[in-house]
Amino acid sequence: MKNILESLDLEAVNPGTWLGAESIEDSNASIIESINPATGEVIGSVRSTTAAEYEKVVTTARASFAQWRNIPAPLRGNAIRLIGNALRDHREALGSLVTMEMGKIKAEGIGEVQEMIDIADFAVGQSRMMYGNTMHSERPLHRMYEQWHPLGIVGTISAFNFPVAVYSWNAFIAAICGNVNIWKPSPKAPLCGVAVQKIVNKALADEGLPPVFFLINDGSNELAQQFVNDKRIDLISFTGSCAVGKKVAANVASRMGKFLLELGGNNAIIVDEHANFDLVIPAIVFGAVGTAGQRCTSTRRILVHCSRFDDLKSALVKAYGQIRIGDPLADDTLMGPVIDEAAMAGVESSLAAVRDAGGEVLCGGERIAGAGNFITPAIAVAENDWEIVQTETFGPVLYLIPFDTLDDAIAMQNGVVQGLSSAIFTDNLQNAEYFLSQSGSDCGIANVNIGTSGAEIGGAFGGEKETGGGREAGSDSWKAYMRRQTNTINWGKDLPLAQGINFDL
Ligand code: UN1
Repeated sequence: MKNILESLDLEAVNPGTWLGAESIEDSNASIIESINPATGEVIGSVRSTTAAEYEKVVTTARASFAQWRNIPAPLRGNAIRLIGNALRDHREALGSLVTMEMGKIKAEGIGEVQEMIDIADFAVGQSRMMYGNTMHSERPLHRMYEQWHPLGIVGTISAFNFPVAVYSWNAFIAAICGNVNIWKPSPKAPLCGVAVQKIVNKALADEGLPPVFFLINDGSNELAQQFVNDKRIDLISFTGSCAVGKKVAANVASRMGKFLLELGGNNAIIVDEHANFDLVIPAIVFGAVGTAGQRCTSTRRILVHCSRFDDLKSALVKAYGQIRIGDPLADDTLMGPVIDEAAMAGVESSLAAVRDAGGEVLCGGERIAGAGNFITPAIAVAENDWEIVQTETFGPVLYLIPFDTLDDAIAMQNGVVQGLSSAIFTDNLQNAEYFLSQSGSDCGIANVNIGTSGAEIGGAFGGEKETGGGREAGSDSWKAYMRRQTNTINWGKDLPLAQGINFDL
């Protein structure tokens, strides 16, 4: 542990307020402790940001924006290239810190850093491709086009479950667009915030570039509310629960700010009568048990054709019996702890609700004695319209639900308030295409013969309905971080009006 902290330049108590590569620290400010969910031990701590420090961050960020926006976009991309290289140098250590602080297994911790590197590479290319359209003007000797300008300050509020990757989707793309970024990480993963802040800003400071990335920390969420309500923050990008996201959206909208939401999911996999179980079983287990069921894309519901229900049920229970639960840093572990006591209690109360509704818990939901928040992953037979099935439990709970026709399955798949990710497993072309059609899945992500989680950064990531409608990472998500301007230029000697209006003086 000491080696990992040392190689990331972390101390026992770390400043939590950063203006680029420089930190400020009020020794009276409260401390946020980072607890290893696998051991219950304190890894280190981070000082929260005071109101006065917050003011300094926002004022400096605004001044920095005035400089950064004037650096040509391809050069801003080059700065992100340096960051991508720095992240490559810290891949192992930062991935291990993600594991220590958040509990996902090391392969997934490193995978998260890989996602940062991938989005950095993507951002470098995108920095030369922020295209606007040109249009034909209806007036002679006129030219019309649109261009994209940065917004200003992007505020990123990230969740504990992806403590580094989701930040980078926002911060790196926002930066090539010419914005500066203020990040408020989850109080459950504050060390990841400081470690990333140091890596990213050192790469820029070494090149003499202005501070682009700022960090604030808040253990109580008081400052977060101020941040969300602050008119000077042009865009709030929030990742978290639907309940909190709704409040964020309402508050930001009331000050006419922009928001980008990546909220909860209730993701289903449809297993039809033509599905290949060699793919289905590992996909379901990775989707439901990966990150101990704490991804917004985690698989929560399996809608299985009734002819295959019994076979799938026994194959899954058998597979769950083989999941190696334990130290997430150990190479052969497949599932680590959940984040805290509340997450364990959430799994237990969901299973109690299933039993109360008349469902059957096939396995799991047992706490493992000893230190750390370890609980066995659960499978339950349930019905789609039960309140508990309609609710996202952020942990390893999977509901098995039989269906008769594909239309029934799609209706159930769509019959929840969330709309993030979805999948069908089938070797039948018609069923696959129907699922992907406008009459099929209503989610932001719809896959065939691939599970619900583990999206690549190249696509736009996000979902519909109460998932919030935002899109982050690849494709044209960069547009969310910019404002569009339509420009019409008259290069003639007359002043013809649009719509043929005659207005002779
Ligand atoms: C999240 O859980 O907030 O598709 C993000 C995935 C990851 C990102 C998840 N690439 O599962």
